[in-house]
Amino acid sequence: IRDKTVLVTGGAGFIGSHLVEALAPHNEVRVLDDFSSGDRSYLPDDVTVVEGDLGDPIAVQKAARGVDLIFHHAAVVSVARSVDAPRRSNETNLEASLLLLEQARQEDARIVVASSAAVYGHPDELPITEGASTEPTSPYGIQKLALDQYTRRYAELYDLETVALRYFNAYGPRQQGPYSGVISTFLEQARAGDPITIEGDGEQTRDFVHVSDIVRANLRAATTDAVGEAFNIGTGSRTSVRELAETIRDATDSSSPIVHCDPRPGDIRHSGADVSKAKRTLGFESRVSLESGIQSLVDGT
Ligand code: UD2
Repeated sequence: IRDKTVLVTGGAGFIGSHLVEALAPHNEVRVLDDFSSGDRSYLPDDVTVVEGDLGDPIAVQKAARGVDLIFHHAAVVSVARSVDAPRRSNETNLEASLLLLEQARQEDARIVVASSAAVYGHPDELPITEGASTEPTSPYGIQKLALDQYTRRYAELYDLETVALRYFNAYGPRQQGPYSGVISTFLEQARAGDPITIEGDGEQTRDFVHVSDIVRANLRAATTDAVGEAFNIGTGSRTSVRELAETIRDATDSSSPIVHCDPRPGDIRHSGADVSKAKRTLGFESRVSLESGIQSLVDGT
């Protein structure tokens, strides 16, 4: 997309900042971020930054004024924190997000929302289709599901152009911190020569999708005719945590031992996207294999 005025909420965060990087050369980009976990150094110089809370109507109004398009990536992403403090994460993930949907309505701007595989909970079949049952197991998942449903209904109720993207396990550069996901944890451990900690038997599987593919899916969502819809964004293939540990140890030439600790309570056993709807409707297919994604993380390219 070109020559648009675009708002990226959470634009200084892990996924948001990669999207900003892709948009900035050809569009006027604004970022709304409170920098609670995002980082200013991720942002190109020529973007307009509104530092503020997604729950602050003044900040949201200012950031969204006159935009053609909004990508919504601001969220409290830690599932554990949503369990500890469900109202606090609900404020951002749902209430403030609803404020943003209202603002999109005001501006008649298309809005692409970051939803999550968390909406499905324990899947009853694999791969998971968009029509699968949604029984989230955490406040985070409940909030993302409600947002996902609001997003789709806004298309119908108010004729707004909305798209919900249900990310599976995202990974890539800039993913860091205590809640950042198994790939960045394993990489850190392998590099430090510390034990690589598999929670449980390691036979649980996930669909790991590289952030550059997530960016491409967002760009597709920005122009699709299929508004009011949710799409799984993954690769369509599953990798076990044990395989992942070995791949990362090999790629880093690490001598870290691989150890097993207690399984995570309530852990989802298997998760993997049916990606046929995204392929058929958005023309989106992932390009980065897990091996090459990990290799480029290791090489820093
Ligand atoms: C992902 C999302 C989360 C939510 C959820 C929905 C990430 C970072 N999180 O959580 O936001 O959407 O899916 O189901 O994408 N593990 C280890 N050792 C470690 C860390 C993790 O074995 O040191 C295991 C963990 O027990 C789990 C798997 O790796 O079985 C993936 O864990 P995760 O936290 O990266 O992601 P997940 O799928 O729980």
